[in-house]
Amino acid sequence: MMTIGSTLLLLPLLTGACAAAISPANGWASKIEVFRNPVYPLDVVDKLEEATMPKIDEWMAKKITAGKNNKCTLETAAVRREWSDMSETMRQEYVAAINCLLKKPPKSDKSRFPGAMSRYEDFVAYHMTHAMQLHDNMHLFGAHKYYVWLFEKALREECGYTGYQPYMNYDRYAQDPGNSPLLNGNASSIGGNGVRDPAYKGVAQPGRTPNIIASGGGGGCVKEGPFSDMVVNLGPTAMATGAKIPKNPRSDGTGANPRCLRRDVNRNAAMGATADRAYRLLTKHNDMDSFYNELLGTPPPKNDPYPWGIHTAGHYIAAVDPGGDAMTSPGDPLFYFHHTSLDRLWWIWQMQDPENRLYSIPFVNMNMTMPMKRAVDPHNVTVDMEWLGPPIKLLETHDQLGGNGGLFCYVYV
Ligand SMILES: *[C@@H]1O[C@H](CO)[C@@H](O)[C@H](O)[C@H]1NC(C)=O
Ligand SMILES: *[C@@H]1O[C@H](CO)[C@@H](O)[C@H](O)[C@H]1NC(C)=O
Ligand SMILES: *[C@@H]1O[C@H](CO)[C@@H](O)[C@H](O)[C@H]1NC(C)=O
Ligand SMILES: [Cu+2]
Repeated sequence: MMTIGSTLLLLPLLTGACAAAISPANGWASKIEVFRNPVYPLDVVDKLEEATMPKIDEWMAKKITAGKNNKCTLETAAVRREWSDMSETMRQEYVAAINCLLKKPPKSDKSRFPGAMSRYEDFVAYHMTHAMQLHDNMHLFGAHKYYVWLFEKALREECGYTGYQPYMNYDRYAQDPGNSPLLNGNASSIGGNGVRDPAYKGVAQPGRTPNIIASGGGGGCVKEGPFSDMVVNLGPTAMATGAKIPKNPRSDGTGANPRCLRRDVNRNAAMGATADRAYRLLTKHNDMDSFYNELLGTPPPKNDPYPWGIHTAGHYIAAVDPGGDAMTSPGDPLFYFHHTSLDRLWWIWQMQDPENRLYSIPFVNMNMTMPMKRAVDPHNVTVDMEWLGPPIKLLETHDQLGGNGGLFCYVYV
């Protein structure tokens, strides 16, 4: 039986019979199925995204005329949705697909990654050994776009998932992430907070004021809901942030170290990714370098109680193990929600001025731990995903509506 809420949720608001009533400026809405959860009014970023849609529609029309869309159109594009905008059935289907990947045998090299026990952990193994490449200035956006896309493809093709990778709108959950539809621990969430571990203090943020993302009161094993029975095998590495995590038999963390998923669902982190911050990020920067630096929180914002930058904020919404370890962070399913959200923000930024922004790459990184590559011609750079998927040119990863020979063809709503 359906409740009134879920009936509303499932109602395609702007399709079918309504299409005739849509003004030409809103033509995109007749091409993309929009579902909105009425609990969450559109925030400033959602509104900016909607306001950008007609521009995206025009941009696609131009590409189609020039024969450069690789068969991708807004009508055929996959739609990545916000977690709460998906029906509860779809949310549970997503969780089931991850559980399926957790049960499938790995394809990565057993001698190199004896700790990768599943297809799910194949992705963790890649991230932990390619972290430098994935996170340098040239690759942060594009290589993660491809990485998440390959993960979504595995969910669909190997585990029968019929949706697409969800994103999280941080703003919907920032005030109380532990009671949010994403992390409240009920059957249509991705599991709950970890049990309280007084030894877990939070994540140090040297150079920022405050200089720690203080613990949100968790830190121990997740005992509620989906993934409370998940076995984490890879890691920890030297980048781990938790307390009392059993050591890996291999010094680089690639050995089998079966243990629980540990989390600290953290409001102090989430508050650094609210819609006002994302909106400022999206509207303040005409050049990629300054967009990139603000995303990473460099230089550290002053007079901001949550001065992490959205990239860091999102990662530590469920820190600890493996979520709080920069190398093994995709071991917590929340990773994919976060990097999909960053991908969405990047896309909204690009599409404000696609002619100038689609292929722009950051080259000035103020003081990050990540290495800088300035002298390389980006046209020559390839993203090699090894056991996850075929290599592609970095710039092919920049266009989600026709890149990668048209295999990339998706929008966010
Ligand atoms: C889970 O929690 C969300 C948010 O409170 C709620 O909307 C949903 O109905 C709950 N679902 C289940 C299966 O309990
Ligand atoms: C960047 O690093 C240099 C030293 O390498 C330091 O002097 C400077 O204060 C740092 N700047 C910021 C914005 O963190
Ligand atoms: C990029 O590739 C082109 C042609 O393949 C080559 O001529 C050029 O030297 C390369 N640039 C760099 C920086 O490697
Ligand atoms: Cu990463």
